[in-house]
Amino acid sequence: HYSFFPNRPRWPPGRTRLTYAFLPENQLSDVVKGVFARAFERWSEVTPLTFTETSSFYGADLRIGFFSGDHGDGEPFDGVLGTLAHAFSPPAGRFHLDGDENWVIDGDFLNSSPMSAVDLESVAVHEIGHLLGLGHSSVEDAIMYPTISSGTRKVELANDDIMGIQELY
Ligand code: TQI
Ligand code: ZN
Ligand code: ZN
Repeated sequence: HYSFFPNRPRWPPGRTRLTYAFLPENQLSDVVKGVFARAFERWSEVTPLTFTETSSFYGADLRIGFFSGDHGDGEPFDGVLGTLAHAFSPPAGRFHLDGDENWVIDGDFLNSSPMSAVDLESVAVHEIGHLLGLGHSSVEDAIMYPTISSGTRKVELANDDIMGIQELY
C-alpha cells in the first residue's frame, strides 16, 4: 500500500503547472532529457499536473542534477550502487542523481560499464513520485516500492501508485 510523507506535503491546489530544469553544468544530451520528460509524463497522465522544462535552473519548481560524492546537502552520494538518487518532499523540488552510477538509457550504457547497471528512467519515475509527495509502498509491483534489482526496468505506474497520487491531487 502507498504512503505519504509526514504531514502529507503536496504541491498546493493552485499549482498544477510545475516547471523543471536541469543543472546547466551537467550539459545533458537531449536523449537524457527525454528520459526525464517520459518519466514526468507517467505522472501527468494520471493527475491534473503538467511538467514543463525551463532553462532557468533556480527559477524552476523541480531542479534535477547529477552529482558525485559530497554535494553540499548533507546527504553525500556513495559511488557505484548504494544510494542511486534522492528527492525531497514538496515543496523542496530537489532531485539529485548519483553521477557515479552506471546509468542505462533504453538499454544503452551511459557510463560504459555493463556491471551494476541502473535504469535511469525507472529511478526517475520513482524519484518524481517523491517530489510530488509519495512515500514508499509495500506493494512489490509499485514504482514506489523501496527496492529494485540491478538492471531491472520498471517504469509503468501500478494501480497502487495511481491510487496514492490521485489521493493527493
Ligand atoms: N534512494 C532512496 C529512495 O529514493 C532515498 C530514500 C531512502 C528515501 N528513504 C527514503 C527517499 C524515504 C524518500 C523517502 O528511495 S535510492 C530506488 C528503488 C533509490 C532506490 O537511491 O535508494 C529507486 C532510488 F526503489 F529502486 F530501490 C530510486 Cl527506484
Ligand atoms: Zn543531494
Ligand atoms: Zn524511494
